[in-house]
Amino acid sequence: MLDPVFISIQILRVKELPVSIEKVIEDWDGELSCCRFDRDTGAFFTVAIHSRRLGPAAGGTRAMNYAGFDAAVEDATRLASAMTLKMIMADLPMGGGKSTIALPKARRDISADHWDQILKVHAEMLKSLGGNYWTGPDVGTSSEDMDSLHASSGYAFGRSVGAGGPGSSAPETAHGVYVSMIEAIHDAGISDLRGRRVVIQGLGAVGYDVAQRAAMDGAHVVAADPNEAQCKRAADELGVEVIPTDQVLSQTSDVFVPCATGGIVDDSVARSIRTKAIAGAANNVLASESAGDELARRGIVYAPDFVANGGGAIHLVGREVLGWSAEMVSRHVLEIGHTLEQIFARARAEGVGAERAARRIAAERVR
Ligand code: PPY
Repeated sequence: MLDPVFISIQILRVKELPVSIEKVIEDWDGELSCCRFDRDTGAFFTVAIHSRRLGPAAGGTRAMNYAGFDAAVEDATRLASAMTLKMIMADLPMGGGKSTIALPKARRDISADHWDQILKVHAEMLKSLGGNYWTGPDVGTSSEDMDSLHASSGYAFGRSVGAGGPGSSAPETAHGVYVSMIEAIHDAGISDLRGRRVVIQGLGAVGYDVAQRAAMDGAHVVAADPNEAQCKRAADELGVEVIPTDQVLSQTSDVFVPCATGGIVDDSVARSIRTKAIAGAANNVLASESAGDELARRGIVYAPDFVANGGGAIHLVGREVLGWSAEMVSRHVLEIGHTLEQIFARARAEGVGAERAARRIAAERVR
């Protein structure tokens, strides 16, 4: 008879780890995926380099308590692919990459010393890649973490201003998302946000900034975030209507703004969501290409995430690689609106969703 503990471990594995690392890498078209487990810190590190055709690969370091190593590798590879598209669509001379750190427990439960050790291991990986991959801040990492990674490896963007970097990319990411929301509602036949219902998922640095911009335009902003203090602040300071996180997808809105986790729009959500347009900061918003097709079929305007959230990459690469001023970065972020205009026109002309149209444009640009 099988040991019950063994059976429960198997069930847990099946539940938590839907795909194997082999399968993830086999199905991926990227250049390189490097993994390392560090016994001392209990953390599992992945650096995924999707493409260096247009320059060294770049993309942030995401640190969280993943369901398993497989999930961390899958996240890194998918996000690295999205970075390649993001760089192409923003006209930046870099390739796509991303790293993930699967932490042994939640980020907030990791002590300062433990975190320093984890960053040291990550810096060693960056160093050994010799500039083929440059990192930056992402979910679970900050400008201060980039200060430390840069000091020990030399390959991090997004250091704090005090350490000689350009500081947080959140304001320019939010600027790009705002530009995308406006372009998307225009395509849906809405002239501006005044009196419109904007539903925002996630009130982190970017989501909060977008809420502020929408509120200033006279929109009725509805938002959800697990962080109660941040919700209270949005309600008190911006007049945001706060709703429970599990009610975001059942809201009726003029524009839905996903600023939290990826994969939020799957086939079922695409069939049921009541909105006219979607534009947000989250990466990999669509769980599948068919979800994008369904949105298009229902006449919902979708701003592809790798275009809408490109403001952060424009800020980091613009300031640190191209030597742009803050004003030049801002002007380049405004261009996101023109890029979306082209994408929406192409989608209409070819009878496909905006995501497919954007991928076609990206493929042509690379050629
Ligand atoms: C992202 O925009 O998704 C990032 O990962 C941030 C980033 C952008 C460009 C270089 C390094 C990090």
